[in-house]
Amino acid sequence: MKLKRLNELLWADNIVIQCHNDPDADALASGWGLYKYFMSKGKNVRLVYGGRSPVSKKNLQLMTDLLGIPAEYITSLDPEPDLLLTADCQPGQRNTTPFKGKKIAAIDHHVTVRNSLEDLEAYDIRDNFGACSTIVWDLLRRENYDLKNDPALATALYYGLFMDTCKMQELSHPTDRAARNVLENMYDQAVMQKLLTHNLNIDELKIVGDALKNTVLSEKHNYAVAEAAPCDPNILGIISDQINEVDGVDVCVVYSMLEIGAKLSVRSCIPHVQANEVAAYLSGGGGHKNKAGGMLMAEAISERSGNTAVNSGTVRELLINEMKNYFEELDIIYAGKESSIDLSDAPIYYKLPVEIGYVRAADIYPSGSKIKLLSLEGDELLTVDDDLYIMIGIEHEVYYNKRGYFESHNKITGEELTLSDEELRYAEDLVCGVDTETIPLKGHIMKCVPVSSQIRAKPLERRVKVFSKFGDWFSGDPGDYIVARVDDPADMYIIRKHIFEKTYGTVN
Ligand SMILES: [Mn+2]
Repeated sequence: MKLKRLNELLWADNIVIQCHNDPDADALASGWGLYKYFMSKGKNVRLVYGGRSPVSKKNLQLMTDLLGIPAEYITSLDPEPDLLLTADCQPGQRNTTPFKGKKIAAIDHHVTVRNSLEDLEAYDIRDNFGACSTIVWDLLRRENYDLKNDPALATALYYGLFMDTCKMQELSHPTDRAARNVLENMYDQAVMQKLLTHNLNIDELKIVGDALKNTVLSEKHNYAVAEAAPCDPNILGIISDQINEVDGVDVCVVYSMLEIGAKLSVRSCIPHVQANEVAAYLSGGGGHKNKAGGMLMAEAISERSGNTAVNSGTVRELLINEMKNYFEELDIIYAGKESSIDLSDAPIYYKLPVEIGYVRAADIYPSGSKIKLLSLEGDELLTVDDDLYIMIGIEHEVYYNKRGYFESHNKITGEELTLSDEELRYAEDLVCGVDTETIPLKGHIMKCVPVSSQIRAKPLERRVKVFSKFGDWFSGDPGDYIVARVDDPADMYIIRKHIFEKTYGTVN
């Protein structure tokens, strides 16, 4: 059963939280967050991990010592707890020693390799999140756990997120960014400073050097692939940042083998091949247009390479191949130019009257103050004025409109938009005060219905990048729709398949 709240697990009295073998900062932090929650409910809890050896990395020893994380290295688990709850991993994964529990549950941000999750007592698997620490932060807040009065845990969760997202540079999900915003005001500065200045050891410095030395470059497509010996993801980021500075490298992928697969760090410095898109293509990962990351699970590596031996050689060959495919399968379209495609035979669609939400920013924030919107495209810093409208889209994503555009493209109903608690919490996370307190959106979200302009649209068969006539660009995968306005065929863009199907209908 999918877990919605941690309090659904309070039936258990004896609980063991299990991090993956050779735990990293994210595993320790998320495991400890769960440990502390169940402790606060008077449960009998242990925080454990298995594998070959106890934690030996200096920064992790510092983390557990300075914060007091009671993680125990064990080789067997006796007696069997009522509940075994895995953190940052899942039972059945290569890096998760199969300990026994009367019931088993999992909280993780890795793609599942299980045939079914339904044999678990409960699970919360969000494989589009940058860190398990974010999931635990979100779950703790649903229980009104007071993190403000627990700076040690806030520090751990922040550090876990920091380390798993390459120093916050590969943050993919808006909720990851929301967690960062909240936790950076709560963590213990002295401890964090210490952790951040002990991130690397001398062996890891050598890993950087070896990886750079063995970089493979495609002169045809200007991409590079490099392998690093097993290391923390933030070291991968140091390497990929460095390689991307090289003349002749537009995009690079650096990987490192872990027990469960290959951890990837992707960099790009060209607009038509974005790092987050490459990461998604290679591994389902994400991030920003210049910096992104992902995890290629061992099962996916053998499936896609047709090779049962999953090792660094297989991964290198697979990545070089897929990067080549990526470049060769991509069509670039300049809307309104000769190279553009002709949609004049494509069917006409109109926008369905779907209700979305808006908040006039100046109604809740003082005029002139700054707010940050965590939109799907990235963080946007905006100054509040009478013209700024915060929009809450069909999937409760946020973006903004200026008043002129808003008024000409929407019909206002004058009613409030009702959202479930979960939808509201998601949207509220994405709108933050910068120089003022963040103000809850509850009670301020009004309903509007986008007015229809007709478009011609057809599904894509290949991946494309459309450069619009306004100078921005859109990416599309097979199945997404390429569309052009009927009254202005040069106004061409992409609408993602799931959004298109929810928001457009055919003209009969
Ligand atoms: Mn993790």
